[in-house]
Amino acid sequence: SIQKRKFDWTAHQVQNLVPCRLIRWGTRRSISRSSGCHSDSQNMDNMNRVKRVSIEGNIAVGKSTFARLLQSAGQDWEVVLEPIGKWQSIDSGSSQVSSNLLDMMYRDPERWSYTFQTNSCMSRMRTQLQPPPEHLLRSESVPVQIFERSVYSDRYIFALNMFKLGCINSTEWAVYQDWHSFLVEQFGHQVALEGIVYLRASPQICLERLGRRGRTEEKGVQLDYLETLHTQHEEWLVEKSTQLHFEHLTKVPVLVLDASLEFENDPEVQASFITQVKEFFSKL
Ligand code: DCM
Ligand code: MG
Repeated sequence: SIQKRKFDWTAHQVQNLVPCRLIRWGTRRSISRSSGCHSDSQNMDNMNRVKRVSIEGNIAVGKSTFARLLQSAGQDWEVVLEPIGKWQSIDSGSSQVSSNLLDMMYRDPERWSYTFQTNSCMSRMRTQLQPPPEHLLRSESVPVQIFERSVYSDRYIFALNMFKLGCINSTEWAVYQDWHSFLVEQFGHQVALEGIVYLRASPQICLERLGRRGRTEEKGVQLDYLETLHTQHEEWLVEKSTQLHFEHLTKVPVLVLDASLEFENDPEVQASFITQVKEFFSKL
């Protein structure tokens, strides 16, 4: 299991492992997300109408439940879930056995965190690059693509946390940040977000939900690990003290929802969440 470890880094060291340059681009996507329609200006206009939002929050806080709730709200919203199945079953090629990288990472974080974070971010990059479905492009109201987490939480929550805990060493961290900045910069508008919904609950509540969910790989996860992740969320999305490397990200509006409420089985809380989300989306 992952134990909170003493670490001897300073903010200065963290920030200076890679040249810290803010990557800039316009706030609206101006290029087509799928090849073949560059000349189709109507299609591009439609693409640019689609808002892209991520749902962020600690492990087991209820992101998938919340995502399903949004999907069933019947709006012109498309929910894209985290590709966790892929992390649990990596095709190992010739040996014809798949390996569970999520499990390997939790069993031996110092050995596998870098590999896990590389794989999870790459697979997420692919899902975040998916063009929105046709029906969203034709919708009358404001269409929204909603992602469960993002390439930004991969870096500024999980990978950074693993680096702080000493499970990713400074060489791995430099390499990670280098390719992450490069890819996000290359894909530019295609992976940019217009909004973030932060499901916020105490680490204690997340631990209870994690126990109830009972995902085998996460058996060893303890409160102190969830506390470090909670701190990362707070620093990035509430206190805004995390140093970011993408200019647009510093300006993305954040809706904070009180996920300590047991919303899974409470229609009143669900209705209130949907109202707040609609209001938030309408202003993006
Ligand atoms: N996870 C991780 N690093 C990432 C993304 C996810 O370690 N960059 C882990 C945390 C959880 C699982 O994957 O164990 C996702 O579960 P949940 O969606 O409940 O947060
Ligand atoms: Mg989930």
